[in-house]
Amino acid sequence: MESIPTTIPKPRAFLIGVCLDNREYAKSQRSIDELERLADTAEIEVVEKFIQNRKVIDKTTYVGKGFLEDIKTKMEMADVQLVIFDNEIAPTQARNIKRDYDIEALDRTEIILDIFHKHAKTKEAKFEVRLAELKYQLPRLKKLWSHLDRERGASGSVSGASRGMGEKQIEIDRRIVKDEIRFVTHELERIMTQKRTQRKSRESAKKICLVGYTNAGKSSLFNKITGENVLVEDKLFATLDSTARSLELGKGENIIISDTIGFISNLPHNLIASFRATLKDIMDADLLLHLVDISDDNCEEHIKAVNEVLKEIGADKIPAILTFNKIDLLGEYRVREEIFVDKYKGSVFVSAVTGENVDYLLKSASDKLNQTSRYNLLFPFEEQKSIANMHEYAIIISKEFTDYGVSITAIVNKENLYKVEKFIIKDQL
Ligand SMILES: Nc1nc2c(ncn2[C@@H]2O[C@H](COP(=O)(O)OP(=O)(O)OP(=O)(O)O)[C@@H](O)[C@H]2O)c(=O)[nH]1
Ligand SMILES: [Mg+2]
Repeated sequence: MESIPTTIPKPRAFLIGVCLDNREYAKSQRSIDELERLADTAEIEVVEKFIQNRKVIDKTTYVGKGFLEDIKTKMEMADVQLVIFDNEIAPTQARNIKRDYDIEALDRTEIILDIFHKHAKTKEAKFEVRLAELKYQLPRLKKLWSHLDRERGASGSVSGASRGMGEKQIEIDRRIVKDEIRFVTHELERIMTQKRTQRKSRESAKKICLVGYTNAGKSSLFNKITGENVLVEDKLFATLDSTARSLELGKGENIIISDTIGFISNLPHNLIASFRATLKDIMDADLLLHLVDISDDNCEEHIKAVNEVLKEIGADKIPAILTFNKIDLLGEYRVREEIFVDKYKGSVFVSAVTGENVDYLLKSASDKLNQTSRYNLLFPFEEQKSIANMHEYAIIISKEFTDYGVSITAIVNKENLYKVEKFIIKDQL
């Protein structure tokens, strides 16, 4: 069947990856393939992919002169309007490439931001995306204005007083961006406070949070478990809004489960930090289900990338069940499953689509939740020794010195609870 022609033609692009170490060539290849999926999700047509081997990054134009000249010719021949770098290029480099070769250069982060922008639906997600965009823009403002200085410099008519117009403009812009960051942050705080009040009644319930690489099947599993109907798509970053539902797990045991935004390799961490609702869902969780698409050949790299982000945001200590999803795609012999059973002890294998093993996953989650509990504790200052001892039997999620003592959030095993019982404080929320 012929597809209906769309009125707006998609922009056509070349993708460029740079490989600095030949032993890492396969990795560059996988990364650029992922960029192709990102570009596809962002409605950009990828015409060709190039990986350039280099020893070092060119400070002025990221890649070399000869390569860019060649790319420019190819772009003209193939009617290509832009190039997308798989690596994060500096604003000055993008500007130089435009100036010297008339090539429009974007990078991976800009494509991800574009997808975020298109996929954000709720007010909260829109604010979060805006915050991510502003944080990305802030160090890049120079790109917009330093031409002012250059043009004035070139005309030779610069008086001492007017020199640095671009610099002044950058300062003004920076202030505008910073003001907007403050405004958006404030709005997000407000929304989150509202949500917190709404959720107050649920505070005592234990929380499970689905985390994982984008497209791992988090929303599919969430739907399967809760009977919900959140958006599932074979696209990257289908989910930008956290969704939480309460659920009965086991005998009358109510828990809250939430679906969150996916992670991806090479995502600047401050972008993830903009997704505060997601971060809060993760940081508040008693248990993470770390979902992995076992049918993806790069799934072990995905596990590492997700673990890195969890570490970066300080959530690596929260108990987690590594959950391999999409086992229905493994074929008859499930070789990979057999290998991973041994390699990743305690992991669970499910299919969110057929529902295979999902009950077992829920049982494992329930068991794990029952072994531990999360507590807010307040230790008097003279109890330093008790705090030090905690490392032997508890997972300390956060620790803060307050006027009243040392405030600690920790996950404690049931059998060790008596050791900290007297320090437990009620949740103030
Ligand atoms: N065959 C098969 N496909 C699955 C399974 N789980 C999810 N999928 C498919 O994988 C794709 C991504 O699923 P989602 O549930 O949207 O994945 P996600 O992790 O929420 O993705 P993002 O929100 O983009 O991070 C969809 O096309 C799903 O139909 C599974 O168990 N088996
Ligand atoms: Mg999703």
